[in-house]
Amino acid sequence: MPSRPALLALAVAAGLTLAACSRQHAPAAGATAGAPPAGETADQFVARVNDEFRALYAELNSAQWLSSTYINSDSELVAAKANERWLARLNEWIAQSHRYDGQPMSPQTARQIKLLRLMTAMPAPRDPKKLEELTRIATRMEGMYGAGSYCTGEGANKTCRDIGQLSQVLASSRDYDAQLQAWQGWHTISVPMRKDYARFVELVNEGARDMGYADAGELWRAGYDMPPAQLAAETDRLWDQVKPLYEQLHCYVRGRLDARYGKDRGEVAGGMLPAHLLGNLWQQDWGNLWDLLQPYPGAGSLDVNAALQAMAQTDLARARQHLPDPGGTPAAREFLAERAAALDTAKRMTERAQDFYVSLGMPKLPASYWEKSQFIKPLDREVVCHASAWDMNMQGDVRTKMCIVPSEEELTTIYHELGHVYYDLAYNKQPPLFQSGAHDGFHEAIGDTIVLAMTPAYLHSVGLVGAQQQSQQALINAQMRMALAKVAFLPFGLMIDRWRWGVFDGSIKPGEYNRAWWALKAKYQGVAPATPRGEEFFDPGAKYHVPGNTPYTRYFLSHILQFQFYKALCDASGYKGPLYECSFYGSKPAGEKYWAMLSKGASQPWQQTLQELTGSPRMDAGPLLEYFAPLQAWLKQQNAGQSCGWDPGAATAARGAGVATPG
Ligand code: X8Z
Ligand code: ZN
Repeated sequence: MPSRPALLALAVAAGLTLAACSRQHAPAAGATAGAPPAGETADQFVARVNDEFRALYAELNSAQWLSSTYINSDSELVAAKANERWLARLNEWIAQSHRYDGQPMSPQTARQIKLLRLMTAMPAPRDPKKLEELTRIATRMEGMYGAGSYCTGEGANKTCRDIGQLSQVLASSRDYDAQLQAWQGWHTISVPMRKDYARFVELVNEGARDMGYADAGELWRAGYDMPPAQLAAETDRLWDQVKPLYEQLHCYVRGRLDARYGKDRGEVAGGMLPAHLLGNLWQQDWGNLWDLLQPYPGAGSLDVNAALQAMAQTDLARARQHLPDPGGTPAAREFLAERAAALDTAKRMTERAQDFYVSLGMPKLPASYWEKSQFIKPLDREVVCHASAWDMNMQGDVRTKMCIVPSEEELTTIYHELGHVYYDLAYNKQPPLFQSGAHDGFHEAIGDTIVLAMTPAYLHSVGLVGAQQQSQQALINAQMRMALAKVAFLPFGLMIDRWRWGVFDGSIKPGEYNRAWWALKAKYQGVAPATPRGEEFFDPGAKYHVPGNTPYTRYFLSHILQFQFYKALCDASGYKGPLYECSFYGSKPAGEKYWAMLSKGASQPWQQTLQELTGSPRMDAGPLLEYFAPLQAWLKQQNAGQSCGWDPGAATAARGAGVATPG
């Protein structure tokens, strides 16, 4: 988790931080805060908190790292305890900070106090028993998610599939029933979380009220240098800007699914898209449906998956020849070769991502990154495979934790994670309380901005796709490839926290968790399950960020901001052509501008940081729409004569279980 201090890192796991999926810092354990020194000024107070924070941070992160890369009851206990100490200390600092309310102090001190109070996404009750209960539940939920698997058969015939295997079915099978089974299977893992989640909500709401917020959702919305209600309105405004584009994409995809599966199976009542047919467990990225959705097969070659798989085969052939120990059975030797090759491939993919950042003038990642990161899924234990980036100690021990396989989706996730890591490295010189993103959406947008610069020409230049032809058809293919990741994501990025904001403010009750979830999926995404999903399920828990308590609005904002960043960096590089063809790979001026922004961390309001990079202090979907203008025009033509849009009430009404749409 890149933003905020380390504690936050853990926050990721346990919702400590408001920061990104990057881990942040935590204070030194063991030390008891005790009474603050008499006569301590506000400046002295902030300096002391920064010191204590830095010290605690490393311990918290180590505990969290262990519990995410070695899931068992012991690591869970240690992580929960470390988190408990951290949150207790945070509560003490926050209480102490109120001594300075209304007192004169420097603007920098005032800002650090403000950030201190917003630091955690998991506000803890003051009651130590409840705090203990909260951290236990948080750690347990994340462990359940990490260890989640779906088993079928009995006895010797029992087979279990983890998230990677189930995702693979959705990514590559086009068999309706196989996809449905994989999708439903993954959604069994969250059923046991429901009770824990309801209690978790009660506990964090109590913590938020102790801090003066109406509920935990309001605390989350308070972290944007504007009143919480204004942030909510900003997300509505941005969604309104991009919704017409999403609706066109939705319409096109529905037509293609109908063509493949027939109208009765290709869509669900009301013209919605079936949740299990979009190539992704949560319907947040439709890129895996390239085989069905590619506008002009053969126009421009964008098959990055094929190149990565070829790279994996080459690594395997090499590993078979260079095994250090020639002994063992052939099966054992093959096993070792496969493991060595998988690690090689994962590291080579990561080096490819690092190369982009280095081309901008940023430093190479430290040796410790390569030694301590988790690149591939270990076979001897459970781990949380959901990708994350960690700043372990605020002084260079940065890591990523992934279960990399050779696919385009994973490659872009690596670029994303390195964005977090470079942000961490750039702002490590700031005081700990400023070591986070300008806001959390900035943290999420850093690496994705680089992904936008992975144009077909860039991919060709690094050998990931073949020579590119220049044609209108190739352009539409390239745009579609990007839209299936970026445009498809937008309503998903919004709906998750629409659900959580409602859960936290009590407008969604535990008895209607699932109903409200699907009502929001219908409203924003136009997606519906193919079979009824009643309250016997807890489908929100099947998405990492819910049991992991990572706020999600950051990703929606990031998907808008990254196009603003991209345009600004293209300008800085001197690029003059159409936005969608720009790559600033190798541009030192773009790199300098980016690094200057990263180095600021959270030391000033994000509006100022955005202004310095882009010339405007406002988040705006203009650059996104400019980027996708050719595709939007093409989609309109394709969809002409169709009746686009969907009826969000239809699916539930069809089952006689109508429900008001929340949000
Ligand atoms: O969680 C992530 C990153 C880590 S911050 C892998 N993302 C969101 C998700 O997977 O749901 C990146 C895109 C959205
Ligand atoms: Zn991220």
